[in-house]
Amino acid sequence: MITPNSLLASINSPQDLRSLSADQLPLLASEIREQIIQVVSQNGGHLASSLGAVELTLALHYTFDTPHDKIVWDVGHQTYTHKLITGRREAFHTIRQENGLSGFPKREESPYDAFNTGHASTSISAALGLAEGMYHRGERNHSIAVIGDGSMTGGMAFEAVNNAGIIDRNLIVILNDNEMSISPNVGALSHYLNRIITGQPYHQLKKDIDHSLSAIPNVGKQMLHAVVRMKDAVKMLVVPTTLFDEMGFEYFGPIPGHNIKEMIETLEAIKKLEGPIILHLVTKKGKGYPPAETQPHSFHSAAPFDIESGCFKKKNGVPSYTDFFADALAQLGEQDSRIIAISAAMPEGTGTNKFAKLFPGRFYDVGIAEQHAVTFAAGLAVEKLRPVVAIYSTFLQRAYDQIVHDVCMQNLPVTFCLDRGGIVGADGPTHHGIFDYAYLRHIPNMLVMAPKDENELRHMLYTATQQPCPCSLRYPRDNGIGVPLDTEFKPLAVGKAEILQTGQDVVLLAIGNMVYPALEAAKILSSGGIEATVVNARFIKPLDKELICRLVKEIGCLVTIEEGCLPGGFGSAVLELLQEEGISSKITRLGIADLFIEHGNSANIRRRFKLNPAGIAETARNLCNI
Ligand SMILES: Cc1ncc(C[n+]2csc(CCOP(=O)(O)OP(=O)(O)O)c2C)c(N)n1
Repeated sequence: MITPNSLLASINSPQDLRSLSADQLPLLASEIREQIIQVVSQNGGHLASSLGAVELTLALHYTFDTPHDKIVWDVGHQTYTHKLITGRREAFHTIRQENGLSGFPKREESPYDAFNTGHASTSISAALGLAEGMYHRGERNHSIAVIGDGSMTGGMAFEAVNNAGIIDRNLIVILNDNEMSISPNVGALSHYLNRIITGQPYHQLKKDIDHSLSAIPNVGKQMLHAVVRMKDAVKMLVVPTTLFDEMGFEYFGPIPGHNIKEMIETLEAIKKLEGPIILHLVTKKGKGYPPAETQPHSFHSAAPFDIESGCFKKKNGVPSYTDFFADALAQLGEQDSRIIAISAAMPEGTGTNKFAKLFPGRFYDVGIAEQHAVTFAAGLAVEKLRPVVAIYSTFLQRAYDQIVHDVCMQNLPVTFCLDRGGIVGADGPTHHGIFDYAYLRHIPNMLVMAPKDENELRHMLYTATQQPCPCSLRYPRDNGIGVPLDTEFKPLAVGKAEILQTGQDVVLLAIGNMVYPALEAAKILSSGGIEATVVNARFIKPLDKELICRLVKEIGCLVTIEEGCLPGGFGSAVLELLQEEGISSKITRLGIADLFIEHGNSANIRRRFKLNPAGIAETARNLCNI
């Protein structure tokens, strides 16, 4: 609760923050924590990361002249404090809700949001671009990237460090190191950072120097540089220089990321230096809320929860598609020792953690490195293994060229399991998985499928792992339908659709999670005297050419239904087929128009695009004109 007397109630912009004394900031931090916990317990959201970044956010806005100095937040999931102190306090309770604040930075929302984010590892590139852009325009403001140790494992972050080291602009990288990605961070870099954190002698020496430095009033640039050079000389004697120094950055830290005073002192000193700088902060994910501190991965992207107990509010009883995928993959792993599971920093989110527990030697969490995950899988496939790469639809976008060049061009049997396919709701445009049908179906050799329910998901996964070529299947961020599961895995006939009911007036040709809504729509139509044939397409590629052509010729009226983008998607594939076969018909394609969809309630978004039973029925009725 923000009371009128609280400090937070007086902060309408970072200017107000700067009018406080540094001694008041810890109290403000605790008020902010309380507010974040309160709102996220209702709305759900990225709690643990935001709680870990409260003090560093205050220190940055306190020290720098935002919005003229620009902060780019990697992923952007840690920005709740930033939102609260940049004029969005009153609207904060609407975060992630339809027409409310976005859960990520948005330039359209505030001048303090310097760059839109949502996907990981982009901040250093973007901040470097801003720094260089400001330089070209003759401005000398600071550009700051705030990046977590998890996001630092992404290839783009390395590419940006590589480039920044020679461009040599005033770029400050704040490395927010909590030793966690969503799960504990992985990889050699994470070990390296850990070694730096525990490298006490150098750390202490640097701290001593930094302290004496900040004790000197009005310390001039030359003096600072002299001290930095001295530090370097001392450092050479004590430990090897850091990787970042070698890459052309000036490395500072590690310093405690919950000590606002120490951060402000350090930032004040750093601000006066030139060239690329990296400040390494050590923080705790979930800081200040014990359930989030002890289970940071559960509170990474939290569902609504009870503050007192830390328990999540229950959803309905059917497990999620992810759970069904997890079970199926684990069972297949038992049957087929060639199966290898790969996750890009999301073992829990993708359900591959279940496989990992059973077959630790056949599971790889490669970090936030989707591109590497795909090419790594290609290498495994060359060696006759059966890699299953489980990545959210939206994050696999990043590995498009690897899918084309490394997997499909060599026709390697890699299975891609795309979770969070379709509308994802509160996370919004950076996270909706609506492009996959379109970005996969035009790649030669690739099979593209989507199951109508959890039972079919199991058979599809099995089918995919039996093919001699690359395969993809995508499923939604939803609970399963609740259908019975077959005990044995069955291979599906490749390129064969399934007729679920017949009717002479219209064909409803649906794919994936749109099949059950199409069946519901058929009931609505039937009650109005229109009889529909409902087809579960199963395959987007290859399409069931023979069946689709026959039905369209016989019935002459077709609605395609997909929870994906219309340009280049499933309906487009059907249109191409009919054009190639010289068949003309009355056709309407239902799907997502050529636009980015804001965050909101998934059911409402589906309704807006007529991807619900009533919308499908209305579309079919209009098309048939009966
Ligand atoms: C390209 C991409 N892959 C995966 C994700 C999912 N994701 C969101 S945050 C996150 C972990 C980030 O860890 P870190 O940068 O250390 O930040 P922290 O949450 O620990 O503060 C992951 C894997 C993403 N946003 N973008």
